Amino acid sequence: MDERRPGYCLEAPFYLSDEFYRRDIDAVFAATWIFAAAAAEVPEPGDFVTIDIGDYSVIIIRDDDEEIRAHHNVCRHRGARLLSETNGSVGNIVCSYHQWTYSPEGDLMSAGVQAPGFDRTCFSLRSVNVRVVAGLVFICLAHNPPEDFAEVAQRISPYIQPHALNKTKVAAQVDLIEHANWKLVMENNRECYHCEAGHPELTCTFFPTYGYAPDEIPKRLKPAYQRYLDAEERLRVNSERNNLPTQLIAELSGRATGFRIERAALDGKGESYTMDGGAASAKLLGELDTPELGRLSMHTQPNAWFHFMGDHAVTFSLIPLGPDTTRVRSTWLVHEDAVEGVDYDVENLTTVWVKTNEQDAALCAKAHRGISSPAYVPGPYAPTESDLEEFCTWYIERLQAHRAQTDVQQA
Ligand code: 3BY
Ligand code: FE
Repeated sequence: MDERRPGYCLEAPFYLSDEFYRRDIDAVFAATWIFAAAAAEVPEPGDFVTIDIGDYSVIIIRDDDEEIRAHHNVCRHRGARLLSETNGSVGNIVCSYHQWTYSPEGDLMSAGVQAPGFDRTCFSLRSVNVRVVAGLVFICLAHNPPEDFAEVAQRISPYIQPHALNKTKVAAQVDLIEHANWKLVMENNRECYHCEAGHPELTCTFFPTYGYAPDEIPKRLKPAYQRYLDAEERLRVNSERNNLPTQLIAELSGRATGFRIERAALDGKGESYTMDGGAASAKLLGELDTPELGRLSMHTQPNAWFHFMGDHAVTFSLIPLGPDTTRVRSTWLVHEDAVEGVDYDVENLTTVWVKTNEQDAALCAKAHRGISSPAYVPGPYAPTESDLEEFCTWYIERLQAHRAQTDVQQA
């Protein structure tokens, strides 16, 4: 990791080996803040989702006071996995082994007959750090989670808050199992170099000029760039009227909680990720007065990206399942009062990203297969791929930070 050549993708073992996979779980997924779910995925008390990260399993549950909690999915009796389903609803969390029963807050309520002196309060579920930011649930498995998260939350909240995610519901959710290392999936997401050739549906609305410096735009993309400039001007007027921050913040590396956020114009009608760019849901989010608000896009290290539009939001999160397998979860959120079949049609809402994700999965699988050849040597990132360099820099920083911490613990 100390010999990484800047500006180049990583050496093969980072993408292929079991050793780096295990290290990635410890140094990245168990050490940094991870996007886990939208709060709308657990709308009622007792609603839960479970997220498995390496050998960890975490329950994210809304408690009786409507607070979102996160607990290790491990019984305090003899360690059995408590909830096996990926999502559902419970009154209490009951272990199916010996029926130890925990409240959604994680308190042990009953444990059958125990020895005299048994103190229930000593056997609450072990909690996991959790923060809800403008309706997005982040967790961190570390004992000392990165402290810069609070500052990031404060800076991104004003961008996301106007989309009122606390008043949304899940309209659709799709899990895709990709045959590629999680870093290849992340790298693929962080560039649009491949969009022009690879994403016919996405590029109806997502400008393929993404990542180009204005004076480097190839001739064939000039008409699209002109449309982008015109759409940006309309977006500026609409954003100002709706008091929406638009300015790019890009701090993807050099800090534990790397992120990027900006509002940018969409092509076509400029409203949403549909084939003509028109809104997919008739009920706009929050108090927004027009659907023509482009995309508020956020990238968070290590595992998520988001697009918030006037009419809906879509969240994407990945979890590594092995060195060569990654789960990508896409979740579409619409206004809680929007009625399916009346205000929105699920297929119209989801088509662009369902197709785009499938196309990306095929590209990432090809990348993984190619890198598996002994002939692979890392190649250079193009100028439009600068966010990949940021991603790799951030990743190596995390591995080094983890190594330094492990060295201190061992000393
Ligand atoms: O999802 C994103 O953030 C976009 C889509 C295409 C490339 N990427 C930057
Ligand atoms: Fe793509």
